[in-house]
Amino acid sequence: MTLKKEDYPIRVQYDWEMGEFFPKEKMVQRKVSDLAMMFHDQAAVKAAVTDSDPLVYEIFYYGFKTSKSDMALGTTRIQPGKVGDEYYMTKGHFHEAEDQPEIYFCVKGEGYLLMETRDGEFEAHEWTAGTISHIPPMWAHRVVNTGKGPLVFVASYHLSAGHDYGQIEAGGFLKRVVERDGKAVLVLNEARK
Ligand code: M6P
Ligand code: ZN
Repeated sequence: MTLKKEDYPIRVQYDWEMGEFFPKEKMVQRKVSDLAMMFHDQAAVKAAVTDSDPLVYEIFYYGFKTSKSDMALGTTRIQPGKVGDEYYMTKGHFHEAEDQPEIYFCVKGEGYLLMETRDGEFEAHEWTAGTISHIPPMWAHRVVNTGKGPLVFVASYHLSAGHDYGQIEAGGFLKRVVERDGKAVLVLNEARK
């Protein structure tokens, strides 16, 4: 059988210092304004956006597409910071394809991986550099940076998994991660009651 060009093995190189791999196909940046509806303190959102609209996180992608498969690699770098008392975090999403899991590998920093199902099951994994979490199908996932430096994680999934942001955009996760007396704590999200 003659292989097509895309069916040959390829590699990318991870830079541990930068928390990025090269080459990368695509980069997406999300600022406070892109996540405005995700934070509970809307006055703090408005102040941050009016001031400098800071960068919250960047995602770098590589899609390993062959004629028979569609693995994807992502690396996400979340800056340290808060909006009001709520730590910087990813938007969070369900997968469109309900049979699709994902692996997240925390390579730098500290924080939480929040996960929940549409039936109201909730789990949080505390993360330090080296933690690897398996996110089963049907669990929404969001990463929160509670550290003083960037939190970087690598994601492996199928491109066909897709992103479904609808429910999270509408109401967020069941719990939020906020600072209380200098510590990161999980509190119930009032908007979901
Ligand atoms: C990981 C993967 C990506 C995702 C990104 C940021 O790299 O899960 O698919 O896009 O994290 O998460 P979100 O899309 O929720 O902002
Ligand atoms: Zn995902």
